[in-house]
Amino acid sequence: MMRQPLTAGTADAPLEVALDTDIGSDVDDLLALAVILGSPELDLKTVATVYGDTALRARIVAKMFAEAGRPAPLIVAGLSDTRSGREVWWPGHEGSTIVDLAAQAYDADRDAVLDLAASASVVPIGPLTNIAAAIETPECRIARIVMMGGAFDGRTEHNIRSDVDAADVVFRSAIPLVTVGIEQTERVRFTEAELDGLAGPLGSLLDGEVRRYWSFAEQEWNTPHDPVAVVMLASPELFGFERGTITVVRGGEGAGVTRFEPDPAGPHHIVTDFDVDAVSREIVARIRTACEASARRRDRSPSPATRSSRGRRSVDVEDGLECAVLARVGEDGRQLVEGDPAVHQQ
Ligand SMILES: [Ca+2]
Repeated sequence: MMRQPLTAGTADAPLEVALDTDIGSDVDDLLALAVILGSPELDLKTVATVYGDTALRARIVAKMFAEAGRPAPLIVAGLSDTRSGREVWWPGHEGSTIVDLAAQAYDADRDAVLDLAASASVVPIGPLTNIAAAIETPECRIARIVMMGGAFDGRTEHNIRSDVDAADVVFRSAIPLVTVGIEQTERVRFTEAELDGLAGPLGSLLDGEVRRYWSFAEQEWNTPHDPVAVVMLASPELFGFERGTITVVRGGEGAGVTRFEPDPAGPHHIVTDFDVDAVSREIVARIRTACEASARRRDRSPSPATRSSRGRRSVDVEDGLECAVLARVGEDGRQLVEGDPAVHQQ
């Protein structure tokens, strides 16, 4: 049964979202963040990191925004250890091609769990440790979860398997949730053709990280699992869904398996089909939009940056891509806005 559980934002009224990511291990989180940066329908308010060295992951996020030439949203480092006690998978290549990573600043004084709890729409693309903790806070106002995770063909999937106890809290919460499982995301490939010619500082960062990941995986392509979830949020009309209830097997044989029971009144939706060619095109087009914008901003803004703090909001319209941007106050108290070279971190 085809149902439509998502309503897309628009460039005029973008959907405010918080991303929760294990960026740096599989390269697809970097690609997903680039897709968001090229999606005027989405207004990224918060990026939280999860699983393992979340401070390092937060610095990767900060570097992404610096290279994109975009003012950063809230960037917060979340929980490192899994609720289930399962050991973190940490290949060791995280951020290895990114220069000046240690110098990248993020919002280290904030509580990522509370920032996620304060977000109406959260987009988890990693293990669900932070999201489970956010749901358990009295302040939780999460009204919708749109995620990549699970497998609905009897296998287990990394984001769920890595913290089954957190996944169990999320699914039992009955918060409306839409997920795309790995049996669906595996239908898309990101290859040399998609990587070719990405422009600007953001394109260079992505090219280096994607090739490093291909080398690690000993193949010349990767699966853009997380970007599929972002496109699902931005262009839900490309997807088919079924409504029901998801549960997760927490222990014993089959631990980590996600089960789906169709139910017209259930709180969850899974993707049952999508237009592979159209979604692939959307992923590439949005990444290219973000990369080309980074090239234009670099050309306009060659000066070194000043670290600044968050200020009020303004709106910048550039080349048809309407970007919600933050005006900022520099360390000297001067207000900085988009187009001021001092905004752009190097
Ligand atoms: Ca991920």
